[in-house]
Formats: sequence, C-alpha cells, structure tokens
Amino acid sequence: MPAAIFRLRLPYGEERLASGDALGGPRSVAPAEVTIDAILGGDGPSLEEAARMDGAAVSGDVILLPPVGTQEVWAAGVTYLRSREARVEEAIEASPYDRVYAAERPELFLKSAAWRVRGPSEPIGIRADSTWDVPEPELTLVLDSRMRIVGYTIGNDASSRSIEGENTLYLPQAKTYDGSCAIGPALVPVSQAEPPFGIRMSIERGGELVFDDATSTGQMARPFDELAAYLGRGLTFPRGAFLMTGTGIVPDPPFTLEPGDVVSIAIDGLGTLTNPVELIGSGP
Ligand code: DO4
Ligand code: MG
Repeated sequence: MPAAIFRLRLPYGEERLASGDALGGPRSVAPAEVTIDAILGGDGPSLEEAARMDGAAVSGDVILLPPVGTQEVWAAGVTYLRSREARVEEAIEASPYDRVYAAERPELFLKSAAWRVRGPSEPIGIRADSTWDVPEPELTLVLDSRMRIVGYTIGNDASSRSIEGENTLYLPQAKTYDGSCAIGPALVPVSQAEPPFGIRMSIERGGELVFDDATSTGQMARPFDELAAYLGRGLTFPRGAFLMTGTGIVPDPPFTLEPGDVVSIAIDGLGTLTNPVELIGSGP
C-alpha cells in the first residue's frame, strides 16, 4: 500500500496532517508543526519522511481536507492528443491549440489560489453563465521549493468549454472560478508510485453512470520534468507548488455537467477523488 499524507479536520476541529496509505485512508496524526508548507518549503520533514510518520491513531469522525497549504495550483494544457482535438473542436480560433501541442514551450496557466481549492467530497462548480462544462481528470505534480517533483496527487481542472471556445482570451474565466479546482485525497511521495499512471473518470447522474473513460499518463506528449522546469523558469515558489499535467479524457459533445452529478477520478496508486457538482454564481 502506498504511504501518503492526508490533511484532516479532527473531531474537535483542529486541522492536522496524517500519514496513512493512499488507498486505505489516514492512520496516524502528525505533530502540529508538520505542515504541507514546512514539508515543501524545506523546513520540515521530507514528504517521504512525513508519509511514514507514526503518531496517535486517527479516530472518530474526521473530514478529509484538500492536501494543500499555501501553494498556488498551476496547470498545463494540451499535453494529450485528445485535448488538442477537443480544443480544435470547441474553439472559434483553433490555431493556438494546434500550435501549442507541438511547440517547444508548453501552455501553463494559474489555476487556483490555495484557499479556493476543494477537497474530497466537496462540490466542484459549473458557472451559471456557461452552457458547456466538463471535469478534467489530471495527474498533479507536487513540487518543492527547489522545483523538484516530490510527489503526486489527483486534480480536477473543471472548465467551461463554451467560454473558452468563444475566445482564447477568456481562458482565465473558463478555468478559474469558485469550485473549478479540486485536489486530493492525499499526497503520495514519488518513491511510492511508479509512472505511467492509469487514469479513469466516471460521472454519475441520479445514481446512473453517464460517463466512463480511461487513459494513461503514458499518452502525454511531454515529460513531467519538462512541465516543472518551464514553470520554474520565471517563478519562484518558496513553499512549493502544485502542477496539474493536462487532461487526456474529454467527454464527447453534447455532454455537459449538471448540478447534482458526481465525478470520480481514480489514478493508479493515488486513490480516488470524488466530488459532487454544484451551480456557481449568476447567469446572464
Ligand atoms: O487551453 C486550454 C486548456 C487545456 C487544458 O486544460 C488541458 O488540456 O487539460
Ligand atoms: Mg486541463
């Protein structure tokens, strides 16, 4: 079972990290000074050490929180052929997507501030002013302050295809809104997980399976290291960062998410991230 770090709210309200296994859940509560900022910032144990810590047993009703401290979440785009096809299909101007797939420099965008990230079981959002919405299941790299890939987790880059497709310059509105980013359930140190990773996404509506598809990070057009290196070219991250690596699964049109849907993303060895869907904001 892969050792992993979870972030929890304990029954009496305190937030703490806990070690455990990625597939079985949290087991031992970590000391209060062990935080994700300390681990990724280099003034605490390594992720590997933290994931193996022994402490008081996790007991009672705990809530899993997004395993994020103060880190920004960045995302790469058009890293799979499937994503390039989907952008060309939805966009009024296809050329930027066509070119970036094969370009030397990858597409990287700021997805979320840490405080906006949703955790396991928390709702992801669809915008009320969007008409075409999808989840994007993405292997997510955990980077330390030296831009080393120290772990992996699961990310959902929920997106508006109608807003993005209307004009490339609308990308920030298509990608960043309340509930557009979910991460979890745990951070798995690199030693505990072996790429390539199988990724499966399923969507349930009213208890029925309405979408189910799978891919592998082996289909990615770029190595993980290249994405991390580009992110670090012009930015420093004193407390580390998260980097979603792009989607290889896009539901065919006319599929669009609806409030009440439940999205599950399972990645080999990293667990499953499940989120219901809610409506966000106000429409036109
Ligand atoms: O340029 C659009 C973003 C594409 C994306 O998020 C992805 O490929 O995962
Ligand atoms: Mg994406």
